[in-house]
Amino acid sequence: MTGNLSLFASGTEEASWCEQLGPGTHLLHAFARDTAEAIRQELEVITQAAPFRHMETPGGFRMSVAMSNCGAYGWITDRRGYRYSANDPDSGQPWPAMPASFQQLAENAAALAGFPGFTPDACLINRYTPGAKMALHQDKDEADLSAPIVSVSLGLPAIFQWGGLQRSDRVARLSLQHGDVLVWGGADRLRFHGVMALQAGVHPLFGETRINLTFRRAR
Ligand code: MD3
Ligand code: FE
Repeated sequence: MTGNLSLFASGTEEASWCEQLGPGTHLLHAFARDTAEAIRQELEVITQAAPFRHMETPGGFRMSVAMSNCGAYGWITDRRGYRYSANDPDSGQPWPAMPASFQQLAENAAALAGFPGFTPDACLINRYTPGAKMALHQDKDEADLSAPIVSVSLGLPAIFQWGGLQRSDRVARLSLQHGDVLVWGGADRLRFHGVMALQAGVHPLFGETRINLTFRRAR
């Protein structure tokens, strides 16, 4: 679906609107803007129990993006590889539960983008500070690649790199703003993508950071 989402009946706020970027990719502009403060409060509780940390890649590099997770499974990386784990390796405890409001947001966004009935069991929480970036990669650690992925951008804007199915394909650059929700699946599920180094700035709700929530079906 492409067009105005009509979330705001009146007032001076710019309406949320949906843009189709590919056969299975929709950008829901500002879709999470009005729930951002509630999300920020939930994140404070979650990251008290499971603090942000810089994980190590299998190749031995420290990731510039700091990460945490909530939900039944969390995405982790260390010298042994990339995988999903039911427990936080730093505490040995299960990841904090995924708040119902997070699940509802992801399900609503997925349904608008043509993926009804999306039930994420993993939410990766990425925190970018100035200079942090994510190299071009594919998300392929999930068991069921027919489920979409829902990504929520909060705080400082970032430039997202949207590639093709081959690493060598040309990459489109796309600005992701506070409250934007990107949903992709189907033919676009295995596209290469990345995030360019975050530019310094100050956001009224998220300060000098960008937060990205990535909702996935891991198992
Ligand atoms: C479009 N995170 O954690 S997901 C990741 O902003 C990750 O932190 C990004 O990539 C971030 O793995 C944003 C956005 C995304 C991911 C995969 C896609 C968009 C995509 C695959 C195909 C098309
Ligand atoms: Fe990714």
